[in-house]
Amino acid sequence: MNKESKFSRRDVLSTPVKVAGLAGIGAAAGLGAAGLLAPGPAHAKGAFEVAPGDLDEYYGFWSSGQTGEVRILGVPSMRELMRIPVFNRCSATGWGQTNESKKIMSEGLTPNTRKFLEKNGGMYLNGDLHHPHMSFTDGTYDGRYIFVNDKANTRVARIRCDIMKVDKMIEIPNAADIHGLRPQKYPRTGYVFANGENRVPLNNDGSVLDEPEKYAAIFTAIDGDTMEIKWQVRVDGNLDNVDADYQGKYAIASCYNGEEGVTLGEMTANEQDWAVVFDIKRIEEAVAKGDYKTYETDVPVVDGRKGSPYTAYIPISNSPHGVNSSPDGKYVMINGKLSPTVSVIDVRRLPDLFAGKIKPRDVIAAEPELGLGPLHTAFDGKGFAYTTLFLDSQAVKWDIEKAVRQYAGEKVNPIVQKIDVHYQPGHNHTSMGETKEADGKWLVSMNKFSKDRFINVGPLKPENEQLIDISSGKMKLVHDSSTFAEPHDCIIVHRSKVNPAQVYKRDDPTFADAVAQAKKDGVDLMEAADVIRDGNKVRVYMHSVAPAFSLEKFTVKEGDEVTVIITNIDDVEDLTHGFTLSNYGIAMEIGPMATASVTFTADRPGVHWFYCQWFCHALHLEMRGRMLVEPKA
Ligand code: CUK
Ligand code: CUA
Repeated sequence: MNKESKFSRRDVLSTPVKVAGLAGIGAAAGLGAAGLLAPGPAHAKGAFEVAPGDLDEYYGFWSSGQTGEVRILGVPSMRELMRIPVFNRCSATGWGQTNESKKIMSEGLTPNTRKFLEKNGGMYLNGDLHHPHMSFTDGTYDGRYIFVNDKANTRVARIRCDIMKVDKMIEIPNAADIHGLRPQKYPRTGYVFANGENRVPLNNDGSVLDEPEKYAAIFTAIDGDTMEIKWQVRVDGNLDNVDADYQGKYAIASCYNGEEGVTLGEMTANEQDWAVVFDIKRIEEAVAKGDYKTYETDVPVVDGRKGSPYTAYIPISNSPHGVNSSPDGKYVMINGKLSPTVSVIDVRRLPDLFAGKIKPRDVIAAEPELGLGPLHTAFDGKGFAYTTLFLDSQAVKWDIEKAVRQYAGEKVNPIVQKIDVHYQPGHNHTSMGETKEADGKWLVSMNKFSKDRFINVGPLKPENEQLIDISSGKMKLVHDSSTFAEPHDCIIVHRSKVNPAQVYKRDDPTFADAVAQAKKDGVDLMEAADVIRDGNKVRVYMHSVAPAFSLEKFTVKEGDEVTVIITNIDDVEDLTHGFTLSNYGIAMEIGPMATASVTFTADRPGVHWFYCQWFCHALHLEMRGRMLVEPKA
């Protein structure tokens, strides 16, 4: 682990008498007078500060809800470092427009969706990305991939951590609205578990409509290495969140709407819902022996409804929400939402439950009453848990073993501390907190409302992510950070786990199709300056070296299907070029040593300049050329 100078600086700052020193450092950090006059404890100032030129200790991978992208933040500075387009369309990079991204975004769609999209724009361009989680090996992050869900269009995508781009996107058949998503922690990922939240008819083709009793919720296991769907399980109720254990045996999901209603009143009528436990080995055996059905595709669907040997249902108070495994591997927390409690499942008792030796509620080891609206819980690896209280607008720190002792009848109070957050927190997350290496340094509270915390920007307000220092044993709120819709969830990964590339490798699979096409056309991409005509298809090959494209102009005919293929041969870190074709609505990024391509119909005759939109050189503005489109005779 890196010992950074900022930690000793924080120790200095936490000494309250150092007022003069504080003023000096505040000014150096650009806080200025306003920062120093702001209300709040003086010792908090600077705790999160990363000086200009200093690097953060952690990568934060942030979801963005209905924006559909992933954002990389530095923690603890909370600086936004990068955006990774996923389920959205990106104007800067051409995600959703380049041939490379369109292939990724379309090849994993089901046949039904493909057919639907034929008349509806060809591709989904929105998404609702809630849950980013890194691949694991042996209970901790391994830096290979980040998996994300799309609730809006029932998809799961994978980001490669070497280039920080999406390389796979799949639609989940039979299910509706993928919500909870977690990778297997042990022995490795392995499976990625994905919850279909809403219940729909199996074979949702219109043959069943307003007969909710015939709907089903579907749990899915995806192979994280291949992104193939291995199996699904049909369950009772709605599936919400999920986590995997540290033993590699079970996945546990929260279920609400045990009533299987379709209106709010129906969905919250009963006092009890449940958590459903999936026995991975038994399900694999069921698939192997053919105990399944198929519906929309050939993916095997195992029946895991109540009474099934493949699942266990544990009654939990009305509408549980977040599911979080404790880093010691002993417990899984089911957060109460409508109940003020968190139900602590002792994972070690699950084999006895599946063996029929104990009753479902016997696996509960604790059920502390924490406050109103517990949604998600994070861990510090020191035996404490941190739970968001949505209705109370608070974070509560509690002692897990004390909660267990209290449940066993001892008179102890597991609650250690509560602090206000601003306002209405949903998710929270601690540094390395969902791994066995939870290190107890930072807690982020992701608050759905900012209200008065920032200057007013109109009726649509940013949301507020607050950084809380938990290293001293007390929660200290140290930073407010505004974000655009919606900082739904995040993970905080030590930088030693992630090692991205500086430039692309020429054999990167991202642009393998372009490389293969060039080979067929007899073009060397590293030296390309070729226009290849193939009927009414034209392939324009260029390479780029700052500050020039290899073609100053190219000519096509009105109506041609034109593919522009550009290779950036600048083998230099931080030297990205772009290709923007004016009045054709085209723009794309070409990373160092990458090839990118875009296809369009040249249905607009005339002179069209193309230019590089990534500032790359003193003569960047001159990095341009012309596309001449000859009108039809
Ligand atoms: S769910 Cu929304 S606050 Cu989508 Cu992660 Cu809990
Ligand atoms: Cu190349 Cu700007």
